[in-house]
Amino acid sequence: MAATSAIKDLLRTQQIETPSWAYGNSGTRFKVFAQPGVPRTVEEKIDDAAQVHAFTGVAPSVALHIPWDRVADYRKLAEYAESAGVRLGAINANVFQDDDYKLGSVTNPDPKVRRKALDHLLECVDIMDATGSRDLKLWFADGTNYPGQDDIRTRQDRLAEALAAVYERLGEQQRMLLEYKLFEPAFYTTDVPDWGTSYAHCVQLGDKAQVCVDTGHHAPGTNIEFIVAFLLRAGKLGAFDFNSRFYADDDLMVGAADPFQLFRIMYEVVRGGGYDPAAGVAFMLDQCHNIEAKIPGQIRSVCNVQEATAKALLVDRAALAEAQDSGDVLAANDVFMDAFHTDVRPLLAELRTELGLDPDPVAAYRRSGYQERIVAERIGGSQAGWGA
Ligand code: PSV
Ligand code: MN
Repeated sequence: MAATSAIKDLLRTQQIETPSWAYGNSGTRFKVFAQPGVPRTVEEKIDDAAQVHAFTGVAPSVALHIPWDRVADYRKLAEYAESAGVRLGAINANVFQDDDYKLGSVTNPDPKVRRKALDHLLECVDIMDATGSRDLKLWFADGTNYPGQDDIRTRQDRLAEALAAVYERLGEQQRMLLEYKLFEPAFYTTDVPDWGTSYAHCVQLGDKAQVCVDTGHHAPGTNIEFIVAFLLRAGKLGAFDFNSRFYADDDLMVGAADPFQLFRIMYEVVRGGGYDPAAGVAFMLDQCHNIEAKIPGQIRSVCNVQEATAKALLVDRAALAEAQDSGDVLAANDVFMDAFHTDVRPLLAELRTELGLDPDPVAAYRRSGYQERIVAERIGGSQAGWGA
């Protein structure tokens, strides 16, 4: 097994990005339960993200969603984030909440709507120039509900055309991350339904186009770690949107539904070289806290990713290779499971203490008084929410 000090050194380098929308109100199409103290402005979302970083030490950036986080001056916003102790991360484009997008955005049959969607994507790259963000995250709600509704192949052509235009606009250090999702809101066809579709478009576009794996966007039973291994081997894994699911796109706290799956994914990341910062894999959360408190929900999620990573780093790779090469199925599985069953909480507590942090970030946040303060201070105004 790798030495504990080596594992701690590797864990020190980890960075997990939190999403601005995790701090706002959210819910389902049945009900949004508002919570007291929720941010009213993007600056307040940044303040909350800074808390997550302050207590975990590994969440130094916050992703924005445009137009949810639209401001007049993005350079000033980046300065604000820096003074709060975090930086602005990926810019998430939003071409799914306008009436014009009923039949799709970049794949809409109407060229005027396609142009409008493309202009938004290009605007997001302008924003990246101002914020210094590296990544543009693209997720399209585009698709159809009924057989025959639109031409599946033509929609792929429209998609390819829009992606190429955005790719052209990217700066040297900028990337686009193409996220896929099996279904919802479209139910019959989705224009980017799976990793293969995303991969094929990214290969055609070039090095700056990479696949984003949202862990909640697969059919039940899909072997996500296989996808991760494949994409890393092909040099096309750009990012994760971490969350967890029982049924569909549940957006629950990562590692809550299936910590074993998260471990298996993180093992493939480590095995495939994706943990090396030079590989450029972005570890982002994409979650909503509908019924639980938001800031500790994010802290817990960050810690869950850390735990799975520590276990993945603990896998005795030499012993595993030996067992695999000699065809010893049970021994290989034992090596793997041994790491998963190891309680890494003491190691993480030690690491945090060494970093000058409290060993229990959720408890420390609860004791800090921040939650009571925002509940008392954030009165009036209109609370931020998913979709607002
Ligand atoms: C779509 O379901 C998605 O995963 C995309 O990443 C969106 O931008 C995000 O959720 C918004 O919550
Ligand atoms: Mn996502």
